[in-house]
Amino acid sequence: MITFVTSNRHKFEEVSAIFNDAGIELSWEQMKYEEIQADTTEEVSRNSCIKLIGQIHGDFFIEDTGLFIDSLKGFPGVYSSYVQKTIGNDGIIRLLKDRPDNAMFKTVLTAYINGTIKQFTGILEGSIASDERGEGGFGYDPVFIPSGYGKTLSEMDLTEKNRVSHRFRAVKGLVESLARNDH
Ligand code: ITT
Repeated sequence: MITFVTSNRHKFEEVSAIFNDAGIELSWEQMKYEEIQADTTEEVSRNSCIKLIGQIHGDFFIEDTGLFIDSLKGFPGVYSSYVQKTIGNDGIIRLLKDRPDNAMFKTVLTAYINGTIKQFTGILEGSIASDERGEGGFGYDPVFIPSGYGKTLSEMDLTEKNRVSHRFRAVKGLVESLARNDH
């Protein structure tokens, strides 16, 4: 049994489906924790996890996700949450007008298991759509088209998103580690 600390219900639903398939018990601590700002997603994720030690009962993990757009030199990256709340998907589309649209999602999951910190990363390459499409998912999903797919993450259902996503790839690392009991 391990606890996922996140305020985001969509993240929990995606991760919960992966744990369910693996037959590992997952609990949800729905709280907004202090995100410790840093230059990389790895550091933000690690620092935020360390801050939570002593506040969460038993083994737990958090994850920090960012959208990195090549032609904007990786922006919004560690500012993804602020940018989503301010200029939003529409603002991203306008920023990208006439620029190449290659982008990636990166999820860095940091787990605190048996007193040890472990990180797992998942990347999804893709591009930014020229308009918002689809109803599913959350955040940047309506404007993100995974490489090799003709549709946005919002046009996929949860099962389909979970087959390709950055979050799935990071969580897979954790689930495999838990199954091997190698910590
Ligand atoms: P917690 O920190 O409580 O887990 P959050 O929603 O604040 O939840 P992040 O800081 O990791 O999570 O997210 C940064 C931004 O990226 C935020 O605006 C999210 O909506 C967006 N985001 C994260 N994962 C995403 C995904 O799989 N698809 C689309 N947008 C995503």
